[in-house]
Amino acid sequence: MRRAGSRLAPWRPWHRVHSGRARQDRSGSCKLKGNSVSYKQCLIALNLLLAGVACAQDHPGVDAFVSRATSEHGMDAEQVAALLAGAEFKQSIVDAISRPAEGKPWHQYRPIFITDKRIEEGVDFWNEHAELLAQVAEKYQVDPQVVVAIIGVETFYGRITGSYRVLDALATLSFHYPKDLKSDRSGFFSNELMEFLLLGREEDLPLNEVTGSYAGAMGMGQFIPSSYRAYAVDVDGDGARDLWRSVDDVVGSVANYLHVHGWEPGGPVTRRAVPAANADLSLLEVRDYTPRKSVMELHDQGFHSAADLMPDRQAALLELEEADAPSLWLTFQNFYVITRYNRSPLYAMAVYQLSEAILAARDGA
Ligand SMILES: [Ca+2]
Repeated sequence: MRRAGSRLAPWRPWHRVHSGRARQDRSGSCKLKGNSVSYKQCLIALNLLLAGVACAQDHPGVDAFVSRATSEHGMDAEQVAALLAGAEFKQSIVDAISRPAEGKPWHQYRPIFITDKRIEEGVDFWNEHAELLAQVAEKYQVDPQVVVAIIGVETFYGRITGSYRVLDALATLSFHYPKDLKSDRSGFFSNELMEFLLLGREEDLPLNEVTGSYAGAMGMGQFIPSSYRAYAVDVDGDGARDLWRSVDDVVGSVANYLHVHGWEPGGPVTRRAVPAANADLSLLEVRDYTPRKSVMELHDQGFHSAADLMPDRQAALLELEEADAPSLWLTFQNFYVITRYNRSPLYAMAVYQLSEAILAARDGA
């Protein structure tokens, strides 16, 4: 591997998934690399061509991207162009971004993440790394169960970190973002692609080998490149921020992420709300999880909650789609912080409920 002089073991999750990869030659057409090409691979390649699907190099946005990499970041134009020429369009990435789990109602989303197995493995992960989690929780002023739960939801405690090449994921979503979705996020992914190149330069990563999710999230905590650059920390002190192989770095980086975004140690995350007859249900349409109203103010607007909450604590409202009637919740600063990790309120609620289940299981053990 390219980490010359590194004391680290070879990069475990960076493996080539396919032996006969679709590649692009200098003429700009897609071809399959290698001498042995199966009938199935021929069919796939033919289908791609018939569908008019271009590799990254064919897209007019590529030249602009290379120019920006050169002018804004001093990168070598030929090297960037060569890297992008090796990026592969993946229909599976387009399909995955078109139907995220967050599109499901809560009562279908919750069972994906809140399972006995994920709770038990969370307790095991915590016990195995108890000293580390205690140190990191103290240093970054976070609650350890939430750090464990995020790693549990993201990658099942590091077991499933994604097998897409990050280069393919980010190039596909930068240059071939599906046009039939509600919003065009190609600009976001183009920015992440640039951040990926910058991260590679800073951390000496082999960019054409690094693997991650279909959206380019990497390692045990699934950090997108901009987050990796901004919030990852080197806890084990080897000089590298390694979110694939160093549990110390992963736990510290997730904790740092929460800390920087304003985690309140020991603070509430969310509580059930009970609507009174006069509840202003139009407030549920806001879908803004920044806490902007006090518990008392929301009480006066018809959303009653537990008596132990400070009346001046700032909160927001959340409605979740259950199998029967919807459930209502007050959400607080810590809930908002989890939504900085992933904007979906379903994600934040799943992390919170998993964290509580892990905490209860560990305390009961
Ligand atoms: Ca490290």
